[in-house]
Amino acid sequence: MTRRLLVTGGAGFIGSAFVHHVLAHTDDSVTVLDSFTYAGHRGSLEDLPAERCAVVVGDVADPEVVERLVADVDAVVHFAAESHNDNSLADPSPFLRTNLMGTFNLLEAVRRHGTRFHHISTDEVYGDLALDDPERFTETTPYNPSSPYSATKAGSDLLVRAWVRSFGVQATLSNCSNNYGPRQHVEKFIPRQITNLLDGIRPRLYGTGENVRDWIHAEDHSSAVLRILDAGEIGRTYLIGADGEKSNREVVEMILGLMGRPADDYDHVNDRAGHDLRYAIDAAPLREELGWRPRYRDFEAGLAATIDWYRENERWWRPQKAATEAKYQLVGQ
Ligand code: NAD
Ligand code: TDX
Repeated sequence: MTRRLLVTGGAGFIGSAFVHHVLAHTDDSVTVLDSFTYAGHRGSLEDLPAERCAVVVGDVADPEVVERLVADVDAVVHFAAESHNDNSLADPSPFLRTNLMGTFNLLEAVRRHGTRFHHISTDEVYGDLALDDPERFTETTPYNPSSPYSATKAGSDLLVRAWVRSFGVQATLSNCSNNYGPRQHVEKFIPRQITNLLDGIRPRLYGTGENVRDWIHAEDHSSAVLRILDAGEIGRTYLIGADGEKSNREVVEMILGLMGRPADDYDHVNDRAGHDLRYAIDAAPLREELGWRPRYRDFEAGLAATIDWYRENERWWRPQKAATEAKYQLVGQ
């Protein structure tokens, strides 16, 4: 049976990866709802079949557009968010509006229409781990967010859980680790360093560079979300990760190596306020209960392909680059 999906934030990095994935691997049709903030990109949805993919420019914080679109679909996959920690430190207010009010509007609409809902969230809701902690995050780890971004994502998760419990909304949640791959905004760590190097600028590590992130390819995140949408248990939270822990320094050294530069050709810059030390995901339930497996198991190969994508798609990222670097310059990063 084919479905009509509403994908919020489908012009962003992971939302667009999911739209491409759904169109390639199912017969479902997709309506993207995206307000095209600085992070939304028309070019990320180029060359998709128009009869199966419609794009609506609109705001998840606008209850009218949300109601109209939810009334017409079988399921909603909610990616739309303000997503960058550094921006949330400079100005938290859009994060409250989009991440909290937007999720609230969608929940009220799916509640009215009895529509299946999948909420996309992050491992950052759990706070951070010590570098030597043998534990990893699981679905029962207590919430302990550090930044305005992660606090609003945690709040949005709790709204979803309350709407399941109190109103019987048919929702699942997923909390994923750090994504990489093509079409990621140049404000984020990996694309920033790649495009800096293409511009002849040395990579910039916040603080000591010992902070650890658990990397997963956006294509693997997408296949996990589709699997949860198809087979996930209502009310459940699934953690998505691919055992990709690396320190930021290791990632920068790998990028430098792949781009033909000496491994120590980087600078340390001001640390992020409240900088989480380490994230790590235990995705055993997703693998064991839903049979999901990541395809991109070789991080260095995935990184090399990502570098090639940025080399070949300067037209996509160039318009964002100068303004992004100007913002970082203001805070010594
Ligand atoms: P992104 O910033 O690249 O894209 C966000 C998209 O949402 C953009 O297209 C933007 O225009 C749209 N948007 C923002 N505000 C909106 C609004 N009010 N109404 C409609 N659309 C709006 O983000 P991303 O990295 O693709 O993240 C997508 C989702 O995945 C987010 O919910 C994020 O919390 C979650 N997540 C991201 C990561 C990661 O590593 N990037 C990891 C785990 C979870
Ligand atoms: O120039 C940089 N130098 C640097 O050392 C930048 C931009 C980042 N960093 C560090 C900060 C983090 O330790 O790299 C790490 C990754 O930074 P980001 O790309 O900003 O990601 P992070 O803060 O870990 O959050 C990401 O993963 C979880 C996404 O942006 C979130 O949306 C997601 O929820």
